[in-house]
Amino acid sequence: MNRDELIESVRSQMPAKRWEHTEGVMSTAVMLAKRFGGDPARAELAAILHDVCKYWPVEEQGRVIRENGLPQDLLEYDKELWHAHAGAWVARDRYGVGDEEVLDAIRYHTSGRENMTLLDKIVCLADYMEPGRDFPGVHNIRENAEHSLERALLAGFDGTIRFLLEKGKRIYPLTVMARNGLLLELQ
Ligand code: DGI
Ligand code: FE
Ligand code: FE
Ligand code: FE
Repeated sequence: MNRDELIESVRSQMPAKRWEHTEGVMSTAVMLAKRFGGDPARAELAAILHDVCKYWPVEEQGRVIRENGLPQDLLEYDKELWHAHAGAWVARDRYGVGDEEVLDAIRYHTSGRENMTLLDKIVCLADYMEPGRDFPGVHNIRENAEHSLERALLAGFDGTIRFLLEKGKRIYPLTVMARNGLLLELQ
């Protein structure tokens, strides 16, 4: 499957608005890769696929997690986390992506993780700050991203954690570990 066919296949699985978001993540990930010394082609591939199953029925996402030995603890946390792990599985199984770093960037784009790779950070940050995003704090994230990938991503996770606290929701441990890891890196 070439790039255009992949794009068409992913696009067909989501509403137009979500595809616009994906295009924003693609261009932002490429820009960040160039700015911070990452690989633009791999950043773009991860971006194309990062939300591939976001609009699948949530039971389907749960089934992929249950039936393929993905982390079962995800099922006890917010369903918003599921599409990232399920998406990495789909990227490999249905689209034949074999690049483990690209698969990891898809897998951890929502939660983050401890010791995030450069590609993990680029995709996760692009997801936070693509041009279509408009939430309190996004301006601050974009400003930080002018000079520091880690500072910008930290601002992103801080915002997500605040949001989860306000909503009284549980925080997936990898998100806490991602934030702690970034703080250590910034020391
Ligand atoms: O898929 P997107 O909407 O583009 O963005 P995303 O994959 O980063 O999903 C973000 C949502 O996930 C956001 O509304 C917060 C929610 N969420 C629920 N529990 C957690 C969580 N996000 C993180 N990082 N950690 C959680 O424990
Ligand atoms: Fe997502
Ligand atoms: Fe995100
Ligand atoms: Fe996204």
